[in-house]
Amino acid sequence: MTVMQQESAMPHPKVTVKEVRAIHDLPLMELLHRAQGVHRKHHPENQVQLCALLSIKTGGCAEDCGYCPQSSHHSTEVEPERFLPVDEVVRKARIAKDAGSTRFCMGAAWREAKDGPSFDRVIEMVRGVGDLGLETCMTLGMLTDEQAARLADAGLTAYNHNLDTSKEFYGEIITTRTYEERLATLDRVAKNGISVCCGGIIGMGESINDRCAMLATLANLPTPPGSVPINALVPVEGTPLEDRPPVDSLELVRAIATARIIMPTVRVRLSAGRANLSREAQLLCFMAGANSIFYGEKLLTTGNADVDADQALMRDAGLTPMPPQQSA
Ligand code: SAM
Ligand code: DTB
Ligand code: SF4
Repeated sequence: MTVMQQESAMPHPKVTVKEVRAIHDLPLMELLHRAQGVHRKHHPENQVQLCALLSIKTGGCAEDCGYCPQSSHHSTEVEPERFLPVDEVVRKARIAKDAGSTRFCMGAAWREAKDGPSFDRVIEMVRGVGDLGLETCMTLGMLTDEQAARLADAGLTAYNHNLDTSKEFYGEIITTRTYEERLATLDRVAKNGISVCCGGIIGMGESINDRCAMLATLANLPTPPGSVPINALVPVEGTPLEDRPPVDSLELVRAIATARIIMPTVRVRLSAGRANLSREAQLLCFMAGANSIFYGEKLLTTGNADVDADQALMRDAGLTPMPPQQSA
């Protein structure tokens, strides 16, 4: 059977939180079996997308996201750094491509993208990285409609903007912007034809119902996401969430499998927190329908899984890198 390679938003049935919870709470083998069935129907088997991640502007962010080491509201070891020049970003993208990544994700510690020379620079980065034949993803905080249009025009593949958690729990984690503002940016991204990359974090003290509510909100977005990053909290010293206990890997597996079942066509990205998972736990996540990872030594400010270990895992499990999406 031919299965789609494209990251495109495909409509899927709307779901209620109760329905999502019923799926989430299935006996684990049943949940995995169903998720694997959905995965095989909609995605090439045994393929994992390798995404490189680069922080193009680190630290000093005005938002107060409780999990984030880059917020200026918390005192962490992260020092604000300069906004990287375009040539340095393109050079790093080329290295990532040579190492096997097919998507290059660029993140800035901004509350929102500012117009002027800095946005012009962002646009040049999108063009420069896109010219290498890589999928491009930016995450810059809130966007205006005009900025989204400019990113689309530059050929940006995807824009990452996470809901992070349920609408109900959100206020416990972030007070400097609202859930509605987040949704409005996602809407602008989608309306300008950019693939929406939107997911969240588990392990911040939210309930299972909060996780299911977040997944339901993602599945019910007017334009469904093309990719859904599922992050396990990386507790960072100096943040309000520094003492959160590690996420139970089976809880992560359940969240991924549930996402796969209710959003059959999306790429589900096993994102932050992978460095703390055993090989077996990661394989369960792949079995549950994860088909994308961040590949490379660093996430934005924290460490990622080891590249040699990732290569060994892929080899031993017979997983191959997913080719980049063909541009239209
Ligand atoms: N400033 C932009 C924004 O918030 O949209 C872009 C960068 S921000 C660091 C991107 C995402 O990284 C956040 O939405 C959050 O889901 C994730 N993230 C940040 N810190 C994390 C942590 N300590 N553990 C897990 N995920 C984290
Ligand atoms: C996402 O959902 N996870 C990535 C990416 N989108 C930008 C970021 C993870 C950051 C983890 C903490 C850090 O390294 O600063
Ligand atoms: Fe800023 Fe993004 Fe970190 Fe929030 S998650 S503090 S918006 S960099």
